Amino acid sequence: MNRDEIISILSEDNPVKTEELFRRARAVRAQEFSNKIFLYGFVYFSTWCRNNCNFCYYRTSNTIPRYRKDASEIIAIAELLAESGVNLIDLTMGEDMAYHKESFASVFDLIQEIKDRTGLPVMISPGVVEHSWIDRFSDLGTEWYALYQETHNKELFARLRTGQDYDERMNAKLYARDRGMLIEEGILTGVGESVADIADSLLEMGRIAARQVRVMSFVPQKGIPMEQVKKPEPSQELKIIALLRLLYPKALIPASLDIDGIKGLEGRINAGANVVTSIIPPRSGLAGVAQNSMDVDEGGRTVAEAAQILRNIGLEPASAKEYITYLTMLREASS
Ligand code: SAM
Ligand code: MD0
Ligand code: SF4
Repeated sequence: MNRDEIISILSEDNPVKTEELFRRARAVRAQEFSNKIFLYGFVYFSTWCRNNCNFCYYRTSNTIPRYRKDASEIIAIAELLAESGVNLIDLTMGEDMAYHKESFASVFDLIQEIKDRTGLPVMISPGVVEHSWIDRFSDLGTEWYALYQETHNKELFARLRTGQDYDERMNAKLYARDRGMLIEEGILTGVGESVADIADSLLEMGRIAARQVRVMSFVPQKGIPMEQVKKPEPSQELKIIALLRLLYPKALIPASLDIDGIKGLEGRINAGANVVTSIIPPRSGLAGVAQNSMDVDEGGRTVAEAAQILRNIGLEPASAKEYITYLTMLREASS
């Protein structure tokens, strides 16, 4: 599919054609993954951040309650998630200066400990960090480095990630890839991008060889500059998911529970996603990224809830072993 074709599909507003797009995306997923869907546990362990992203609730200028969890608590949550049946632990943080000041020493310890105790692959979502720290992630065997550009239009990037450097962010990701880590790239939709910007992003994701690729709808947050910007039409994110599946049949594509909670799962899976992300144990005291509360304490964002929804549409949660086998295949294909 070329740029013009992507633009034309994104500009199309015909429900019959959109349904056909989703059906094709599901067929491609079935061919590559049969009926298996992966599940990721999400551990947002520090909500402190030095940055001021205009779309983010946790931007430094927003006066909100914040937390930084103790290692023992983080490890206990990761173990709970592992026992509940997730395939990976995603360790996510704001760009918290407390960790930067100690050159990330406790984050490295955390990764090691969680790998040892759960035996699961780990994704680190630390924001932009020094290359020597990425070396360390790689040496620890950290499978994934997640870092979302949000857009590949540099002007729009400057407006969204105010004060941050586009190339520095991109280079951190490429460096991680070159050090043998799998990388996840992502965009936001509903943040003032054009359909051409989206097409450019989708193609760029392939060029940088991101093995997990995502889109998330912007969710308006209290106290941020974009508070009044409306959430985009739900079909926009779903169409982008389907396009990602058609462009990159083997990619891992998240259906994030962070945008619409558990009720948003089925639509995203039916558009071609194959990973349920943002699974959080109930009452863990942890927040989401795009939704700081939705379904978290109500216990809606668990493996049990997600598995039931998947089974109702003829799909099955993958085992840890199946996920590890898949990653081995991806890494061999990358090297
Ligand atoms: N602080 C690190 C960083 O920014 O790379 C790690 C956190 S990262 C996983 C947070 C991601 O959540 C952002 O990259 C963005 O894609 C998404 N996000 C943040 N605020 C959002 C919002 N209001 N609506 C939708 N997605 C949002
Ligand atoms: C998600 N809340 O998947 C998570 C987060 C960070 N690697 C992922 C954005 O929805
Ligand atoms: Fe910080 Fe990440 Fe939020 Fe930006 S998106 S303000 S870097 S937590």
